[in-house]
Amino acid sequence: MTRSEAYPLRRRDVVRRLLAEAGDLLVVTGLGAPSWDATAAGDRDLTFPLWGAMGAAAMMGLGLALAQPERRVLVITGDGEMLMGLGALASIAVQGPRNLAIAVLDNERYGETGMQTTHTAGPCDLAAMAIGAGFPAAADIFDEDALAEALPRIRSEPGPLFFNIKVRAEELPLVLPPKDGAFLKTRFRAALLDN
Ligand SMILES: Cc1ncc(C[n+]2csc(CCOP(=O)(O)OP(=O)(O)O)c2C)c(N)n1
Repeated sequence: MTRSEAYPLRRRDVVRRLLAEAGDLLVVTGLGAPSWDATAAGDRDLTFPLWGAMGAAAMMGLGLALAQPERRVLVITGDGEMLMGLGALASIAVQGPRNLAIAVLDNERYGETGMQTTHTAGPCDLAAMAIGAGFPAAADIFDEDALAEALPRIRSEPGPLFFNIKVRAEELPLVLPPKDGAFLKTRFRAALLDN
């Protein structure tokens, strides 16, 4: 058994709580399991699930946060996806959007492609990298107490914020969002402009 198979936090529960009473929160989810988790919590117009663009979730969150400075933006993505787009951390820190939070579901695996271990299964520490990039606040979350403390901060504390949530490595049933990218974009945009 690898260490992440014993982590207490379970991704579906974490994401359900991240998205509870989400209201007009703008959400971008990274490809693969984070998007399935968000859909399991309830498909919503103001969530934009990525089906590809690996490495781009945080940058899309940055663009949204800059374009909609009055709206709160949350990116929920995986450790593999975040590792592929690490430069985003530096750009986000430099831009300093106060309305942006990033939550990484760090199972230390590439879930979608067969649960291969990622670099976070070794010495790589994403929260430390976010601090190094210049984020004013970043932390690892390993347990329920830390998660309960972080949840309200993710919703309202001035950002940019980065939370690396260590979740159990587990294979869960797929809960797929709509697959048509044009539909998802139009739905998100219409809901954003209406709200
Ligand atoms: C550029 C690119 N490389 C590889 C893939 C294949 N791929 C899709 S999802 C995924 C793993 C994602 O892992 P992670 O972000 O850690 O999410 P997890 O499922 O583990 O929660 C990979 C490698 C891809 N879609 N695009």
